[in-house]
Amino acid sequence: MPLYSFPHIKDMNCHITEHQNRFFAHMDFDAFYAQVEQRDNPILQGQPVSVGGMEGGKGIVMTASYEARAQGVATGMSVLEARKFCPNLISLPCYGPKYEAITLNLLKALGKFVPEECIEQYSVDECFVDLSQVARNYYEAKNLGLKIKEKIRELEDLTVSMGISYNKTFAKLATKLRKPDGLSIVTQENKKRKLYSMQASKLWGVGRRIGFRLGAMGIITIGDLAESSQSAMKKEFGVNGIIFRKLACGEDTSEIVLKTNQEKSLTHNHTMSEPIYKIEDIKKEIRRIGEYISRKLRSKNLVAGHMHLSLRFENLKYDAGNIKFAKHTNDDREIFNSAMMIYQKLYGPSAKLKARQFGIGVSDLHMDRKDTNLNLFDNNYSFPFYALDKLKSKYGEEIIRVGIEN
Ligand code: TTP
Ligand code: CA
Repeated sequence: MPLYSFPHIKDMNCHITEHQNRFFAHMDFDAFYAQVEQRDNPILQGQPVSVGGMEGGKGIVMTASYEARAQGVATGMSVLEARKFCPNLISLPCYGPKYEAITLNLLKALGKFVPEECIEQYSVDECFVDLSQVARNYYEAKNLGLKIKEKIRELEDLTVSMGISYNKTFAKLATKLRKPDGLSIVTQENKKRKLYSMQASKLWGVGRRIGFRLGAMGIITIGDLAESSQSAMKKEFGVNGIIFRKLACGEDTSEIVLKTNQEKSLTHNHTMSEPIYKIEDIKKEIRRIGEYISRKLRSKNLVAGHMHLSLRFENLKYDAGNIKFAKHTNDDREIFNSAMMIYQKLYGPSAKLKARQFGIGVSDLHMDRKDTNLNLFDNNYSFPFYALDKLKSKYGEEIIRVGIEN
């Protein structure tokens, strides 16, 4: 997950060491993509399900239902590998725009509880909320948290886990204490009892790799990190070492980070489990990514002026090109054809050096005036893409497709 708002030293308030009388909630959907698919198809409820599958039983597990996790399925495994642990695994394709719409709905619902500037979307299924303006103590913060959870269940029929604490880092850690559908509270008084035995790698911004380096220094738990030597941490990790240690102590004085109103760019990369080189496979892949980007633009009512296409080879070498559209667009056909024009100029893959990943990014984004879908055929013919998106949201990606073949 990208760290959109990991506290930087410049975000820390140097005049205070820790927040006082502040209440931050962090919430995170449980097994997000899998939970949504189980909700939308009752046959899948109680079944081991994973999301991220592709035709032919391939793909990577992006997430798995708790039933699948209980049988050893984990994010990042190939579906083939996951089936070794869980032969009855139901592998489903990922359907990004549907999940994004749910997150947007959640953010809208939160606006009924707190002012907009108190809400921070952190990742695809996580957000922070500053409750300090509407809660005076943990009792009130907890009641609000319960109401928010109830609202999400009512609106979306989904569960989130929630953590409440006096700073964002501990709120995020508290969420992990009880999943699924949990609500945990970490205060200045109980922080040692509740958090100090957790693995240091669970701390915001640490992760597995830094966790190993900490382990080599004898720092295994959050408590070890809080009690570590500041100079040793600085020596090993530079300024980040000081931040990790401060965060583990609860000295996170960062605030809610607001998203800028205007998105500057959108990107989608896809890594294939099987590398490809044949032109028909490449066209299929570029088309799929292009359609995803076009839909993402339309879901945000945006059109793009620039596009780039990137290609990564098996040996991790990289090539990329870009193009300026004649007119701002979010049209599947324009995006696909332009991507193919860029592709023709790249160093192409071959049977000896295949392509492992394609990516498309669009920038120079403006609001869409909907009536001006760019057409390729100079006859003012506009295609009802928005209506098609609605159909796809309701009946699935395969229900209808625009003929593009050039
Ligand atoms: P997570 O919040 O990391 O996981 P989760 O919601 O599936 O499960 P948990 O109950 O442990 O919170 O990620 C949210 C969604 O983001 C997840 O459902 C699928 C997607 N995702 C990826 O596409 N790739 C990844 O590497 C990860 C970690 C998640
Ligand atoms: Ca989650």
